Amino acid sequence: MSDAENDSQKTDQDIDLTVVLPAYNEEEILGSTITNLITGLDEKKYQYEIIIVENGSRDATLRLARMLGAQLSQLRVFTLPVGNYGAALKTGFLAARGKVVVSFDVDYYDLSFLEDAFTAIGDGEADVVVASKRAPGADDQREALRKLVTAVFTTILRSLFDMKVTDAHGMKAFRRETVQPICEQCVTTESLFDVELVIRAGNAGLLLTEIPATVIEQRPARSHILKRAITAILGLFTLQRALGFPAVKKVLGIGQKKTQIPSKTV
Ligand SMILES: Nc1nc2c(ncn2[C@@H]2O[C@H](COP(=O)(O)OP(=O)(O)OP(=O)(O)O)[C@@H](O)[C@H]2O)c(=O)[nH]1
Ligand SMILES: [Mg+2]
Repeated sequence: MSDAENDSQKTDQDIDLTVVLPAYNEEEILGSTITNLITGLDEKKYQYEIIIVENGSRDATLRLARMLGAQLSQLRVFTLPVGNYGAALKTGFLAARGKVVVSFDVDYYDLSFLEDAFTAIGDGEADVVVASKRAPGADDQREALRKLVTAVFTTILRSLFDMKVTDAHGMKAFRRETVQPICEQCVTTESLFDVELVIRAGNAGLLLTEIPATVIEQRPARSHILKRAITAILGLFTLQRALGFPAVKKVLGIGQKKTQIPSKTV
């Protein structure tokens, strides 16, 4: 169960953008991230809301989020009992009211990505826009081993799951009305959730686009790279089951319905 606090009076019609921020143990940078986002979004004159979805934090993240929510009418705060990145994203995506929904990390966000994605979706060029760390022109400043894990994981996703873009984990934006129903179908959690969402969106024939990402995280990585790599590999089996064993079908050459949607770079 989630509880939405500080539900503002705005209706769906009033809001053109929802920013979803999952937050876990982020007391150190949550305040500055919210300030930076609000400053940038106000400058661009969006009608927006920001949704923070906290769960499982052992620090003052929830208290801080609630305090900010009490002061800022454009901020809505949700909390779930157990820490889970994917569950938090799903909660935020389903609660979103903006025509365009964008997900950022507390330590990784980019307002120029938002602007480009918002325009692409508004112009009908895309339903889903991902910020790709692997697209030509991307600037990924993470350490080499993390980049290698991303490279291996996304190569597998593209070859065995027909993922239509070169990266799925990280910043992304989508058209709410077409993607929320797909969001409801997703069954995986943790870091697989957004990968499943992007693959399902491609399978459903939605228009996927990618924008080369600039990755500069606001703090050092918190997860151990080996644990991350093992989780990613094990996740492939979970994802297979969730999506009806696409790789097995591919290898056996059965049930292939191929809707080739070229991803493109805007
Ligand atoms: N609600 C919620 N948010 C989470 C959870 N885990 C991570 N997050 C948030 O998701 C975003 C990304 O988390 P990070 O810990 O930076 O993960 P990452 O960038 O993929 O991995 P690192 O390379 O280790 O930094 C941040 O906004 C986190 O606060 C969780 O269990 N619940
Ligand atoms: Mg991070």
